[in-house]
Amino acid sequence: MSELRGRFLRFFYENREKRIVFASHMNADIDALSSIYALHSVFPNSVMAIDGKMDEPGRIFAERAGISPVKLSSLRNEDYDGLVVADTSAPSMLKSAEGWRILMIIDHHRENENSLKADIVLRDSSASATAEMVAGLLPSVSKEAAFALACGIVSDSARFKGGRTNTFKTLVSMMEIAGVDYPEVLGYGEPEPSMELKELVLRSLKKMRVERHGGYMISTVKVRDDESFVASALSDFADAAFVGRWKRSEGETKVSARGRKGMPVPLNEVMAQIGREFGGAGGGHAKAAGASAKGRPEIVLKRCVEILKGRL
Ligand SMILES: [Mn+2]
Repeated sequence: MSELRGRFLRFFYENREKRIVFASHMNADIDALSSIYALHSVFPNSVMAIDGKMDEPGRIFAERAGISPVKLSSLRNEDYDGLVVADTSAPSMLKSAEGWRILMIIDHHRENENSLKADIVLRDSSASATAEMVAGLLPSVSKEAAFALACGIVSDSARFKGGRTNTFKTLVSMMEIAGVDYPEVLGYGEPEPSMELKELVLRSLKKMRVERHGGYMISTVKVRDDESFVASALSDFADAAFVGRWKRSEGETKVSARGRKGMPVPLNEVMAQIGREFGGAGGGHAKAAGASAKGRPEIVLKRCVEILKGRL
């Protein structure tokens, strides 16, 4: 038994009857949703919560899979024994966690200076998805949870742009428990985008700036919504895509960065630097990262490109 699994099971046997809130990050994606759903399934008195809305693929997945988390801000912390946070460690991604006791964090993102504090931290940055971790932690996995976790793995590994032997082993065992085959998982794990989302991507091409640097194509664009989806779409061709969205109410830009297979610079490091320079926060994975930055999108995106070029 792995060390992480041992620690999780100890927590499980001590806390299984407690009123725990399983929460994940804002713009909850399929990995976040499938992880809190599977965790929630073995704690009978728990609830699922997210911070704000889901991202578009997450919303479609949750609807089809019947996963309906509440908003964390709608819960009173005195009514619960504490919070378990999955798929993020960044305070900026889970602002409603303020004032809550965090019993445990389960995450595959790298730790950074201002990560959330918790009694127990189960972190494995070599896992391609938090769902991959959760599948290996639970004492038992129901058919429904197995299906959700399989979708989380397919989705967060970006259909295996990332992944290790254990990713595939876990996916196979989840599909076996769920009694489904790959096309069905892919159908949920990578849902058909809505017409609005397709239109958003296609229209963003017109406003996109493209730059060639050495052997790399770098693209930037500002969008109204769904920056992570647009960045993923652009990174089918751009070696690095930076997509910014201005959040007027917060006076900040949300940036999503995605890289193609051959991108040698870890984009989470570029995003962390953006966070530092613009009084925000940044992190994530080498080929899928994000930041919030106190600055206008035009300026922040320009700086993303400068930092990247400086390191290529
Ligand atoms: Mn994830």
